[in-house]
Amino acid sequence: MNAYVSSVIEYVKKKYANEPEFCQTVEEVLTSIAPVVDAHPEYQKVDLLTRMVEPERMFTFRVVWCDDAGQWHTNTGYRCQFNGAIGPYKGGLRFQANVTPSIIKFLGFEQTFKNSLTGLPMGGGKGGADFDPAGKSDAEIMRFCQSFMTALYRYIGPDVDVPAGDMGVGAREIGYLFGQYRRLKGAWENGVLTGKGFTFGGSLTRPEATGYGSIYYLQEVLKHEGEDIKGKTIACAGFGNVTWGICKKARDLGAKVVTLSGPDGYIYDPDGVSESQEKIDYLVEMRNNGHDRVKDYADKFGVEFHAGEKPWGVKVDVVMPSAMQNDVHMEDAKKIVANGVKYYIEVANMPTTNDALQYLMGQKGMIVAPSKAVNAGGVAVSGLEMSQNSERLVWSAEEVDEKLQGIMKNIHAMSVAAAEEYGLGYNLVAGANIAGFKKVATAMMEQGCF
Ligand code: 2IT
Repeated sequence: MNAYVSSVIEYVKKKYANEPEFCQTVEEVLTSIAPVVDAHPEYQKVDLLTRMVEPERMFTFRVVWCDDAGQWHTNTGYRCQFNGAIGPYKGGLRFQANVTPSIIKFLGFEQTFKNSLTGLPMGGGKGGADFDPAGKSDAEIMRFCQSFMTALYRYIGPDVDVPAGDMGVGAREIGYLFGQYRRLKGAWENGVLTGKGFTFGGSLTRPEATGYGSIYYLQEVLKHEGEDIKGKTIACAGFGNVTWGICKKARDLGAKVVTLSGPDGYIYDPDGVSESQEKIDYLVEMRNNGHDRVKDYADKFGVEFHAGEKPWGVKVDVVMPSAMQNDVHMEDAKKIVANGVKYYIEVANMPTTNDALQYLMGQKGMIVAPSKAVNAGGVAVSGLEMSQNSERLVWSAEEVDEKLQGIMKNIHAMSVAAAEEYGLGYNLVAGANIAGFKKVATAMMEQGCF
């Protein structure tokens, strides 16, 4: 591999040895884009890669809040404004007990290339807090969000940095965050957050967008292989907003989602979670009841529950890891291969360990699609929400959905073209990294050295 690329990967691994997720994504992305660096010696001259792996700005802040019993708590809030070369920083907020600087940084780095792929003018950012929303009352969530925004509001804005939701942050949290921002600013700047409620500037189809977009992307892959989505069985993970969107679109197109997972294990529903509206609606109920367990689904619908296991040993046509980072390890990848799965479509951010990803990509006949392309529909519709907010208008669900489909098709086509340009064949992982990288790199070069 290009010596400059290797040296930057080694530099990051050494400097950030205590940030394993960040090192993992840097290695994955930089390895993919090595041929582009070979072709552009001017990048090394300005040391573009070291600049790219350093966030423009990253900060922590104190978030103090009071629980319903009158006890006070202190959490750490984060915002990483990773790269603003192609637009205002854009990316979600994650509220989860295990949030660390490494997790926020890896997500911000990924987001930079993902946002570039959407073709919309959005830079990369990410944030969150090590706050565990499980079991918190509505009033506790509200107080936490208000305190979080009180610390963050002066560093964001519709033309500066536009947060959204991620794990633990949904429409409810975005509502409370926006309410506090509005109160503090004394102005109607609803372009400051996306994923808002529909009564105050939220885009129709945003809740479904990540799931729908991933199925649209899958359709492009299947089209490339001369296959139809109708009748396909899909293994999903998680049971949150993204998986819910996948189930809805899979049902509309005649495919069947047969697994869900949670921290407690996985369920197998051979008739399909996507079989009925009642089942799909139940995902929302399970997410809202705060138990954070998928066994409830098995109890309600009388299907198999496998305690403490992941769904990767189930024989299906398509595997879509849609829960969280590093969910699929080498031993899972081996099961997927043994089952003869042809389509491995990542949905969650970095759901596969690097060794498992390399192993899967090395299997003859297997098609691997990377999350930064597959899940980009979510942030793409966030970009469309920003456009609607700045123009003070509202697009219909059909209009947004049509634009989303166009964006997903384009991401697939751009990835195919980028991989072909470097003689890599139908390599969607390398293609997405290269296409995403090229635009950001060009913008950085043209804006000069800073
Ligand atoms: O990972 C992601 O792309 C998100 N959590 C959505 C980000 C956004 O700004 O909509």
